[in-house]
Amino acid sequence: MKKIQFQQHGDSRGQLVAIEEEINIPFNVKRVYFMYDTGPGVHRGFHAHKSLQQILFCVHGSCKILLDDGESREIAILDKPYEGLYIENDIWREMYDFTSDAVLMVLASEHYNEEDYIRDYDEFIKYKRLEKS
Ligand code: T46
Repeated sequence: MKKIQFQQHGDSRGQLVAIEEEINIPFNVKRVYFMYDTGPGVHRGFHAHKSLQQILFCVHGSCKILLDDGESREIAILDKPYEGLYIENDIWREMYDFTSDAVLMVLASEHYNEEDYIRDYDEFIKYKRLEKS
C-alpha cells in the first residue's frame, strides 16, 4: 500500500497541511469530493477504476480501506489528517468502519465518469487477467 506522509506545518496555533500538484502528489487534480455522516456499519466502494488515480485522506475521524489488486488484499487504516492513501488504477476498494465524525476527502486525477468504474468483482478479476495476457 502506498501511503504518503504530508508535512505538517505546526506552530502554537495548530497544524496545516499543503497539497500541491507536481510537488507532493503524483498527478494533477481534476476533482475533489468528500463523504461524511456515514452511518454505523456502512460499507462503501465495492469497485475498481480502469484509469482513475486517487489519494484518500481521512481529514477527521477514521475509517478503513480494503485494497485488492486481484491477487492479494490489504487493509489501510486512515486516522491521521496528514496521511494520504494513494490508490492507483485497477485496484478494488471497499471503505468501512467509519467513525461517526469521519470525513473522507478524495483527490482524483479525472472528472467523474461512470464508464471508468468496474462495479462487479468477477468482472474486475477478468479485467486484470486480460491486462496480463
Ligand atoms: C471511489 C471511492 C473512494 C458524483 O456525482 N460525482 C462524484 O465525483 C462521485 C465520486 C460520486 N458521484 C455520485 C454518484 C453516486 O450517485 O455520488 C453518488 C455516490 O457515489 P458512489 O456510490 O460511487 O460512492 P462510493 O463511496 O462507493 O465511491 C466513491 C467514488 O465513487 C469512487 O471513485 O474510489 O469513493
